[in-house]
Amino acid sequence: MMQSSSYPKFAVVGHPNKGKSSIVSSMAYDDSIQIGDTPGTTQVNRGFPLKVDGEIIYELFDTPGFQRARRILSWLKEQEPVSADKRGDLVKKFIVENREHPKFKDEIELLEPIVNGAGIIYVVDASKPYGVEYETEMEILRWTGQPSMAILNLIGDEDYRDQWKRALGHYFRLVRTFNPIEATFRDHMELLESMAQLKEEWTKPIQKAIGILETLHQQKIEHSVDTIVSSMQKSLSYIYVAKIKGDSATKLEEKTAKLEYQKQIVKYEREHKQEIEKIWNHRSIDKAEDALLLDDIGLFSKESASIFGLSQKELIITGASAGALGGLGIDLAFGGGTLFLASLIGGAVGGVGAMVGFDNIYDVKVLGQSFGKRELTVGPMKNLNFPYILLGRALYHASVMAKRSHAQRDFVNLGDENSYTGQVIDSDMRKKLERVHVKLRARNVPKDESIKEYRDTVLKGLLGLLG
Ligand SMILES: Nc1nc2c(ncn2[C@@H]2O[C@H](COP(=O)(O)OP(=O)(O)OP(=O)(O)O)[C@@H](O)[C@H]2O)c(=O)[nH]1
Ligand SMILES: [Mg+2]
Repeated sequence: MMQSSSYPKFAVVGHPNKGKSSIVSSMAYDDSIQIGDTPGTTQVNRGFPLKVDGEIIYELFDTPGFQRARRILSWLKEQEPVSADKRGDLVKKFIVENREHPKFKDEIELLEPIVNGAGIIYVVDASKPYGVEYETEMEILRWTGQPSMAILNLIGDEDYRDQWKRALGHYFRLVRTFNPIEATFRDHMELLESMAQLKEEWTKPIQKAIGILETLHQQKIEHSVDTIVSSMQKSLSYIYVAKIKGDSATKLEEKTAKLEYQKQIVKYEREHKQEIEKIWNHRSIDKAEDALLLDDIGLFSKESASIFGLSQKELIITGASAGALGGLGIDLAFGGGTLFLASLIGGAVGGVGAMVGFDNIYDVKVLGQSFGKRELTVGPMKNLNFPYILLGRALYHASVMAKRSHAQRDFVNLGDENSYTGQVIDSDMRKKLERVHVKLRARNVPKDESIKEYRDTVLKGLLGLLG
């Protein structure tokens, strides 16, 4: 009976502008909660249940800050004295009698979830000195009789935690440091461990919640890896097909087809990034990222390649094989596919550019059909370095999303994303990845075991970045 409402609840309370909403955002994995520089950002109390598979595992209440603590404490003290076990009822009485009182609106909002059974998480900014004015707030909270703990948040650079600990020790059994902006998944779990100790009845459900969240976290990592692997397969084997009028492609037809090809590769990347942001619950991020440019002045210039951690040797190998492809990669096919004639389509696709390596990113072919209509195909990706650039960007993006606290509202700068491949992919990993890339380049289906090995390698890369 009453199972559904038995999950642990916590009200996050304190002075205005101390990071209460930030703590709720990070612990509820919700980046839509309003956080602001000015005191009074939060006006009403609102519950944020953390649901896993439809089941609430805990609920956090974001509340407005104390405004008239002294008046409330006076009201409580003016009442007929009651024994400690009845003090909570007196706080309830205060709410009932003053509900229409606009002056006490903030306090009523913040006390309501507590008198309804929520535990107390009192938040202070320990980068500012302690002061007696906080004692009134802590007194009122003590009157509710609910289990409570304090969180030391360091908003600024200074550190007055020692003073705060001495003072808070008089009011709270547990005092923990927690920085909601930088909090990692581990930090969350540790804070939950502390919350589990506040009340006997909550220990088991919170321990269970920790287990569920650990599993979920692992699943999110796996899901991210699957998303990246599938996106890599899609983009590396992608072929754009365009109908062309004559026996060979005009410059314009070729240019248009290449552009369409590039757009699709960019789209695959955008799609997997969106998917990963969804996996990690980042729904409203504002980000800057380097566009994935597939032309020779952007991502594939020699200059940018040199920062991917690719050795000079690797670059030379790439140049050589791309040069070889320059001759082989362009086929002009006539008729029903029986007669193939290798030929270059003008100087635009082959030639010197291809010898250098980085211009020859993808195959461009003109293929014939039996109906006399001709097709120009662009793809699959031929450049040997490109897959690592794509993968490096994907891993970096996924790691940023995985590590990002939901209290973080700053712009995400993914500007460095092109430079991450070399840091997490060593030559052994590269060998394993290459086994699949080689197949995809040839449009062959890689073996299941190669895909599995590929997936494990991507997972290793992501875990490497997650630290
Ligand atoms: N650097 C840093 N800034 C923080 C931290 N916690 C909160 N802030 C900033 O402090 C400001 C207030 O944060 P909120 O979470 O809105 O604070 P609040 O207690 O909910 O404020 P009210 O709703 O106005 O009472 C915001 O600008 C946050 O970005 C922190 O740990 N580090
Ligand atoms: Mg707030």
